[in-house]
Amino acid sequence: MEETLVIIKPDGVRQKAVGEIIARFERRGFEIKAMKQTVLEEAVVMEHYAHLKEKPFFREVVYFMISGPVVCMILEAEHGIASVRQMVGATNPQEALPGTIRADYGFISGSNVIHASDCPEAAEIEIKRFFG
Ligand code: YYY
Ligand code: MG
Repeated sequence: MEETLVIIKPDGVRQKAVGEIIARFERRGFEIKAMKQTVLEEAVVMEHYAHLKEKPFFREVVYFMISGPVVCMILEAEHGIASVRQMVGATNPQEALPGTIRADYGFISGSNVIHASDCPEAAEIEIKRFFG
């Protein structure tokens, strides 16, 4: 069993997609180990996206992530990390395959509805970062 960290971003909460997104994970067989709605601290988001800090869009991404409430979850399943990333789809919603969450709920690059850990090392760090 593998745990992964998912964040439904402010645009996902604003478009009232939270219930539908959670339903997709439940239908796929994931167990919700923890879940909370919160407004993220700027410092936490800067740490979370530290790999992008030299990018021209860094400030915009950080500002977007603190622009409203998010829903953080720990999901568990066999091969959970890769399965969630597959359901999430490509980073740019315009390149994400139809049927993936980012394609079905987003269209604007940068505000792509959902975050998911991309490897076991990231999942461990991110679960600690958002759930202590
Ligand atoms: O893991 P993932 O979210 O798919 O992509 P990352 O490369 O980690 O980027 C994090 C976050 O930054 C992405 O979800 C949107 C934003 N972003 C962007 O606005 N423009 C890019 N070219 C790359 C990433
Ligand atoms: Mg990433």
